[in-house]
Amino acid sequence: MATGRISLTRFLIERQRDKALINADLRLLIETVARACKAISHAVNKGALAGNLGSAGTDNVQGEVQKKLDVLSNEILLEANEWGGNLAALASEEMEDPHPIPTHFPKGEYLLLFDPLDGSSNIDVNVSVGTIFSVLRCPKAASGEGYCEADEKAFLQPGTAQIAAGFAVYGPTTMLVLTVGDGTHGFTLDREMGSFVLTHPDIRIPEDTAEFAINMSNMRRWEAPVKRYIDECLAGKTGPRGKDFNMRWVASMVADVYRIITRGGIFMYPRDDKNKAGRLRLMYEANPMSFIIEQAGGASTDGRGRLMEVKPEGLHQRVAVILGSKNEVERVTAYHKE
Ligand code: AFP
Repeated sequence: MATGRISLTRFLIERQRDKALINADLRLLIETVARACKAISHAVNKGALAGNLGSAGTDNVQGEVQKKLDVLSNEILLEANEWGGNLAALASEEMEDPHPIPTHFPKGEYLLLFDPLDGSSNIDVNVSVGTIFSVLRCPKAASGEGYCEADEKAFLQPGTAQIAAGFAVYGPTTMLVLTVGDGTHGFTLDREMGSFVLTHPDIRIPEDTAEFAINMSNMRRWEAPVKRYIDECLAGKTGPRGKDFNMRWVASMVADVYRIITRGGIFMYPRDDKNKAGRLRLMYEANPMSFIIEQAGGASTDGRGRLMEVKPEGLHQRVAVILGSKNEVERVTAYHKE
């Protein structure tokens, strides 16, 4: 066995013991989510061999067709997390209402939100998908009891209230990217050992970039500031930016964000004529990804202000998302202000 490797467990214990950044309950919660991600990674990897591809024949709360792996990933995360005694409730992009902790299990102070399988329309074509999660503290009940009434209202906290966030990407390797508020760190799944190993400590996103990610087929529907920004990128060396830009769009946010934290870039899913509020979900995608991006030195806005300061009005609220390399995100935000 290789020595000197820092496992996810050791990383978390050091955050708990040396930095007092997390407590034992939060450590258990993150380790449980990571274990569930290993199970999902395995199911994704098996694909057709386990009969896992294709549609489940149901729609989710967003009116989107659910894949079999959407349903399975959701079940894996629910089952893994409901008995640990550290959660007050869970919320999933795939379920209309918060999922309460069954009465025969103890409850705790945390709220877990997740998108069990982001990018799931890419499953059947064998392109990377992933799991995104966010952890909030449940506001204490007015009665002062040990845990709060974890209804939908308890979840409606801005991104700045997150105490941990992360995502797994099931690609050529399975990676877990995590923040507990002291930087963004990447772990690679060692399948033989069955553990996540710290391979990308203190990830930093370059402040400048010449790469953008956006679904160009929506161009005719964009607002003027976004159109201006992309037009200037497309104009290349002879345009106002004086340099050529490259474009990437995986259509799995986890894969696009992973690329951006690795080599820089800007990711945009702006509001448009069709998606008037935006397309991505504030609580399951925008907030956790914004926390991860900011902790890696990047920036994240909805075009008008910092995404993590948006006051949520609903569990499944959609927002515009612009995130990645700081200087480019600031440029797009400035265009919105002009
Ligand atoms: P699915 O999970 O339904 O595949 O959606 C993925 C996603 O929420 C996000 O991961 C992508 O960035 C975005 O949608 C892709 O949207 P378009 O299909 O409109 O490009």
